[in-house]
Amino acid sequence: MEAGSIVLGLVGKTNVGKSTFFAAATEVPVKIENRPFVTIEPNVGVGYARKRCAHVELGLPRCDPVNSLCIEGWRFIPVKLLDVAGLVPGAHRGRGLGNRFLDDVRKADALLLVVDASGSTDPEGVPVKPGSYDPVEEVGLMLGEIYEWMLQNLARDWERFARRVDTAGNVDLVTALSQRLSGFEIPRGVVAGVLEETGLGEKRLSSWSREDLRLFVKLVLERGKPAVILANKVDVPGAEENVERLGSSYPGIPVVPASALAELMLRRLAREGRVRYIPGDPDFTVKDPGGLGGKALKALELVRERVMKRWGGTGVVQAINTAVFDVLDMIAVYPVEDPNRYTDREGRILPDVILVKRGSTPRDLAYRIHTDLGKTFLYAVNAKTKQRVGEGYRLQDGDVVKIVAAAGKR
Ligand SMILES: Nc1nc2c(ncn2[C@@H]2O[C@H](COP(=O)(O)OP(=O)(O)OP(=O)(O)O)[C@@H](O)[C@H]2O)c(=O)[nH]1
Ligand SMILES: [Mg+2]
Repeated sequence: MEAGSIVLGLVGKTNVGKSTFFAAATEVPVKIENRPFVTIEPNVGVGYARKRCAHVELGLPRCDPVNSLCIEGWRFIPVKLLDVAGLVPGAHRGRGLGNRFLDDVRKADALLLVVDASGSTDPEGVPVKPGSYDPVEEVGLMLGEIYEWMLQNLARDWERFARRVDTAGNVDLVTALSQRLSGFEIPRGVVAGVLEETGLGEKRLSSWSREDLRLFVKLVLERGKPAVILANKVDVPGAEENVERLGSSYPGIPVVPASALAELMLRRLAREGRVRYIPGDPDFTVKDPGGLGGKALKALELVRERVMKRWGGTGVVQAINTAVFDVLDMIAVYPVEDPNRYTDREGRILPDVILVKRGSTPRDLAYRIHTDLGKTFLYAVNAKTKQRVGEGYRLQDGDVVKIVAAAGKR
C-alpha cells in the first residue's frame, strides 16, 4: 500500500512513548522499554488518518478501497510515520545521542511532539515518580532543540554564503535561502512569506544580524514544520492538570491528550478478537469477558475510565487527524474514472482517496496522480453534481472527481 505523500515525524524527549505511539498506529512491532535511548535506528511505517468514507455520504452500500482501508464506513487514509531516537536537553551540543537523529525527520511535513504529560520521566528520560517533572517545560526544551538544530545548519558558514549571494546580484533571496534549506524540505512559499512578513527580504544577507537569523529560523520552523503536541500517558493519574496547562502554554500549537499504551493494548486485543474496537473510536466493547484474565479486564476498565470516558478516545488517531486535517490543512478527494458509478476502470467503487492541500484545483490533483495527467489536463467532472469543473474550481473535502486529460490513457 502506498503511504501517500504526507510524512509525520515523531519527535521528543527520550522514554516518553514515541515508539509506543508508532507501534500502536502502524501495528509494526518495535522495541519499547522503560529506559532512555531504546530507539536508535529510525522506524518507518504507515499509520492512518480517519474520515467518514464518501460511500456513506453517497448512500452506496459499500466501496472497494485499494490505496486505503474502509472499516464500517470509516476511511483510513495512509500517512507515513517516522519514529526516531529521543532527545535530551543540550542534544544540539551533542548531549545524549545528539540531534543528528533529527536529520531523519527532515522529510517530515509536520511533527508530532510527544511529551510525557504524566511527568514521570526526568529531562534525561529516567523514570521518576509521576508528577515530579513538568511537561510544559519539556515542550519548551524540545522545541528549543529542534530550533537550535535548524539554526546550526543554516548558520554554518553563514558569512561566506551571505557574501556570495549578495555579490552574485542576480540571485533572489527566496531561491538562495530555499536552496540552503532544501534538506529540510521547507516549501518555497514559507520562505517567501517569512521574508516578506519580517521585512528581511529587503535587507542584504550580509547585513542580517544574529537576531534576524534567529527570527527567520523561528518563523520558518513554525510554518514549515508545524507541530502537534501529543500529551501522552494521560492514563496516569495527575496528567489531567498538565494537559490543561499545556493547552494554555503554547498558543497556536494544538494539544492532543493521548495514551499510546491504551491504543497499543486495544489494537492487540482487537486483532485477537477479544475486544471490538475500531482505531479512533471513543469506546470499545469486550467480546468475551470470560476468556480474558482478571488482570486484563481490570486494565481495560482503567482504560475506559481514565482514557476513553475522560478524553473521548486514546488520542492516537486523533493526533494523526489533527496533524493532517488541521495543521497541514489537507482535504480528502476521490479520483474515479466513471463519475456516474463512482468507479475506476476495473469497476471498483471509490478505490482511492488522495490527500491534497485545501485550495487545490483539479489540475493539482491530476499532477498528484501522474505528471502526464497534470500536463495534459483538460477539465474535471464533479461526480456528485455531474458538472464540469475547470481550473478555477477549488476541490472540496470529500469530492469525487473524474479527471479528463488530452492524453486520454495514462
Ligand atoms: N502509562 C503509560 N506508559 C506509556 C505510554 N506510552 C508509553 N509508555 C511507556 O513508556 C515507556 C517508554 O516507551 P517508548 O515507546 O519506548 O518510548 P520512546 O519515546 O520511544 O523512548 P526512546 O526510544 O528510548 O527514546 C515504556 O515503558 C512504555 O510502556 C502511555 O500512554 N501510558
Ligand atoms: Mg523509541
